[in-house]
Amino acid sequence: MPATMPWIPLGSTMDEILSRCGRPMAALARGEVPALVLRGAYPADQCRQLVARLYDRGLAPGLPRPGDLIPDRPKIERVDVGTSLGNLGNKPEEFFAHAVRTQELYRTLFDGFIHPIDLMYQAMGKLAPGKRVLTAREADGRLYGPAIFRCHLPHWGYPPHIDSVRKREKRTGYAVHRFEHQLAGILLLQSPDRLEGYADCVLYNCPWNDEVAQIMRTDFLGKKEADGRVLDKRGFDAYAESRGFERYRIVLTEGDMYFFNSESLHEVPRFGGHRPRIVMATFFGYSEDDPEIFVWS
Ligand SMILES: O=C(O)CCC(=O)C(=O)O
Ligand SMILES: [Fe+2]
Repeated sequence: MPATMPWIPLGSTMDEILSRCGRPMAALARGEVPALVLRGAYPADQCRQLVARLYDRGLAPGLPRPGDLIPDRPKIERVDVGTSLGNLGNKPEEFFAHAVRTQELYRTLFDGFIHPIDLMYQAMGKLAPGKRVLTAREADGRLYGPAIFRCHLPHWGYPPHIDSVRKREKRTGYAVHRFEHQLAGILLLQSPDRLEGYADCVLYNCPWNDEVAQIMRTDFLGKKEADGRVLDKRGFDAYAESRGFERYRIVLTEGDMYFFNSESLHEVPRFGGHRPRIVMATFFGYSEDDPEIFVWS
């Protein structure tokens, strides 16, 4: 797409996206658009029932239910259901053993529902015609976690960051390292309370480069409290302003799915209220000339 096009997502249905762009995932990988957004991809009532199942099966211990009083400074930042390469990547044996338990859990977790992971993988396939979408795997067949449920408590957020096994974490020992680009897929299952100015995610047109790496090594992205909470990111806002980065604020409702380039800076702003934000999240590896897309969490 010409550089003069405004940097806005493609959406809001699969047909609309494909009618405007034949290879939307390629456009996302090249940074030409901030996101691909599928509104109402998953039925809202099933979002609620699936969240209820996470609680009922005791999978999210310590997670407040909507309406519970949450203190201004909750001790836990979030509860995860699923396997995270980011958390366990330095311990491969533990990581793959954890992933086996997650696959076992997911064999029945979605009984009676539209399978949310299959749905997301199918969407990825349609957005990347000609490619095969698979749960990431090593050459010996060991599988990664296929997706993760992230339940975020109010008053936390993710400061501007990128996620990249290749460019940031340099996980050369993993098969997913082979892909040129790392993208992310999110399905919103439970919105937090919508207070003024709320956004699910702010996407910056700022791919990873040496300058950004340098900035991320300093505390320019935000002054951290002892517990890791970022109180003040005015330094980053000033940097983004001075470099003139385009930004796009994604606002979702339950059942919306979106895909973005996780190697471009993005942030989940802190939100208030009393409802945890719950998403199903994946990362996936994409290369223009690779017939496969590997998905993991
Ligand atoms: O929850 C989202 O919308 C994005 C999350 C994210 O940036 C991440 O998991 O790294
Ligand atoms: Fe991220």
